[in-house]
Amino acid sequence: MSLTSRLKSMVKQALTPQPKPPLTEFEYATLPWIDKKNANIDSFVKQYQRGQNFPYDLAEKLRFWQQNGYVILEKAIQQEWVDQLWREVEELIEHHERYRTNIRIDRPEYAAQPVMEAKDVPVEVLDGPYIKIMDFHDNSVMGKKIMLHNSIVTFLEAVFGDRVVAMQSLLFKYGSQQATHQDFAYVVSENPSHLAAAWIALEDVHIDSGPLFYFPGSHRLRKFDFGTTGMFYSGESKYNPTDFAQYLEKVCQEAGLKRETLLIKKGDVLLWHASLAHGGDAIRNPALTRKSYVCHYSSLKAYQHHRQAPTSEPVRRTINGADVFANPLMPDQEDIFK
Ligand SMILES: O=C(O)CCC(=O)C(=O)O
Repeated sequence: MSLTSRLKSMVKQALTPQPKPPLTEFEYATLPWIDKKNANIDSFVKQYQRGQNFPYDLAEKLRFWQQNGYVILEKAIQQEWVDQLWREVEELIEHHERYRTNIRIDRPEYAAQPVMEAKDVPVEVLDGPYIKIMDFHDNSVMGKKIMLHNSIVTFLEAVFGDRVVAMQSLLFKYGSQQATHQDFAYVVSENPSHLAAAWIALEDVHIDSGPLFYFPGSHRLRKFDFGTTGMFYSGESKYNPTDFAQYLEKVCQEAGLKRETLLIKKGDVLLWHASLAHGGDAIRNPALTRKSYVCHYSSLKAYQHHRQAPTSEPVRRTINGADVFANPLMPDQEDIFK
């Protein structure tokens, strides 16, 4: 190749936009303020708290979150609300033929089609373990009210420094037994570090029911690299969720992080950081239920479209100054439980 054509080819290559390598860490500039170096909690709280009453010491909770990647809010949700939500879940199970709620079934015989509408799932399967009721908040006004409960919203709004937007929810009757993971790898918003979750106890958690476990401080560890897809998991990733779990358990152990078990009471809430390593313990007594409601959240800037309609303007429902989007694909199922 002559010098001129070599130069031409170099210029052409320099002008052609190169595909970005997959992300292996959150971009520093996009982190929530509290995850940045020198985050000043006292000065933030002074500004934010003006006139607002909190049922807890906000500065103390934010410091705990910053250090540990989670907080527990005791007695955050009133018992009658929890009971009402569970009555609706029982109705969904008992009269499943009436409902189109998506159900994820993590059983080998459903591997080819793990997500089905409630009406198509046999009641004995729906009422058993390995079931996740997906986005029940779409169907239920009480599901939305608990998801956007004032205790949850005020804390997460402080964490994001932005309006809270709920992204999705999962309801469990039994323990999930899910391997150790971090949520950002699976639940991705337009700014992936703007993610947090709530684990709402719908009954007192028994140690043999497959409680949630988590590693305090693990939100600061180096991310796992799924290979071709960087820190996010998809069907195209080189590594799988088992590799992810093994990596996390190894680095937590190397960092001397303790594994904690979540034994909270009905109405208590655990809020956790996008990167807190956690999972579901083995169910040691299959007769025990572990009724729980898990909600994922992002911020106004980071989650502007419903994940199932990324090019349409979402229909917003607002509670306590936070939003949740109506399901764009099942308008007939919205708020069927009033
Ligand atoms: O509740 C559980 O056992 C696991 C829930 C969970 O890990 C999640 O939704 O990210």
